[in-house]
Amino acid sequence: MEAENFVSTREALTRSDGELVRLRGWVYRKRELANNIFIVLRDSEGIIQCVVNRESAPKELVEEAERATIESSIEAEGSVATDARAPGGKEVRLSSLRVVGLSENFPIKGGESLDYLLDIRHLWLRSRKLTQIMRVRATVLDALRRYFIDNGWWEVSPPILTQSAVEGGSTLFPVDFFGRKAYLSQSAQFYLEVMIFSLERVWSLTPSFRAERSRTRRHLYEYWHLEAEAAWMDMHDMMRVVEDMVKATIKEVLDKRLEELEFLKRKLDPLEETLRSKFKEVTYDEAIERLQKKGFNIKWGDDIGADEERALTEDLNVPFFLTMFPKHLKSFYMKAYDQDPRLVLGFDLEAPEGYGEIVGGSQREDRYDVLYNRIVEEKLNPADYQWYLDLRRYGSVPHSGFGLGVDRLVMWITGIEHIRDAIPFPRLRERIYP
Ligand code: NSS
Repeated sequence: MEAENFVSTREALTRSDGELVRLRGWVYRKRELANNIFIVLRDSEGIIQCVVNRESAPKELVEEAERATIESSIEAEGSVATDARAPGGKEVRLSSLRVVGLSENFPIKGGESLDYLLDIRHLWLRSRKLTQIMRVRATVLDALRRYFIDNGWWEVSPPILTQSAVEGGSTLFPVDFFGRKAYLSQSAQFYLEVMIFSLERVWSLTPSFRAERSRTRRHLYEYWHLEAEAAWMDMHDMMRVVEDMVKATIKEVLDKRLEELEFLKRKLDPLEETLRSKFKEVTYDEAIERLQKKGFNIKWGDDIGADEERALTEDLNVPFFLTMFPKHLKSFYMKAYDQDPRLVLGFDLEAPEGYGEIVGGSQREDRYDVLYNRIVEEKLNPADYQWYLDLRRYGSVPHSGFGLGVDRLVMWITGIEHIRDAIPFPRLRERIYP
């Protein structure tokens, strides 16, 4: 019997005893016991145990199995056999093996320090944990895109080199643009606002850059930003979009990536409960009261930072919207609340279980004079924002939008501790590497 072409480890585990399979991948684990050489082969779908018996196998096969070191790439062929002790309940008894690329003394053996592992991120990414997270991430990205495409939104391509700050000057990364100063984009929002005047409902997925002052577990300097903007939508219309989008993404992950979540020991109840629940709205005023009751020394007008967000969300399973902020805490473009001019029509989505903010959005100030005055009030130069102000001069329209931190969403969905593991190549302050 000839083995068919290569099958994945996942596929091989579904085959019956005696079937011949051809596999390719990398040596994940290797151990020698009595007369057997066990090679656990890893591919993008998982792992499977392969066995070579020293006594019955031809000499060349035994030699090649001895040569196959950890992380060598290999091609192997053999017959499937049930074995309760093997991961997945089956193993492959090899009849042939070929080392494709030898791996000499792979530098990760287990127990290394974080610093060391970060230095060899390009190799660390082969770990099973990071592999599972990257698989979930790909599904999250797929679900987000699909949500917008299926619901009739237009994808647009905003620039990354920009002229002005969207989210305040303090986190801008300057770039030398032929002798003039430009910046890496913090947000595509203003460009998306331009595009709604022709396309009405638009979205984009781009890297955003923030020169964050402090290092935290949920800040990256370069992160993936999914942003959406729509004409004719008020703040609450846009909050419903955010809720639907987040639920569609979680549903897709639960449908397609359950094994990965289980590998990561992600508790499923909060995700399942999120799918079943309506996201509540908590105003800034209510949040301040809650925090005071929890013993925080905080008063109206203070920022709700990471510690406060953790306290507000750690006992919850379902995200909620934090809304109606004091205007001095938020960017100048948020629409003033007419009934209480101290407030703006902004909303954040707070992920539960202590994760905190994953979305920031608002209704936009659509009145020229009000916006102009806010720009001046924030000590910004209206000339820098002339094109943005123009949108309020020529057919202004009520509109709203938001930005989702994709890496933060992945962090929450996978239940991991640190945002750097939600993205393959996190830019860290000490090392832009690899
Ligand atoms: O600053 S935001 O809250 N809002 C904006 O940038 C708006 N201009 C977006 C818009 O309305 N189009 O950032 C939005 C989200 C925020 O909720 C986080 O989830 C994420 O972007 N974000 C970050 N993720 C990772 N690292 C850093 N440093 C970071 N900063 C924001």
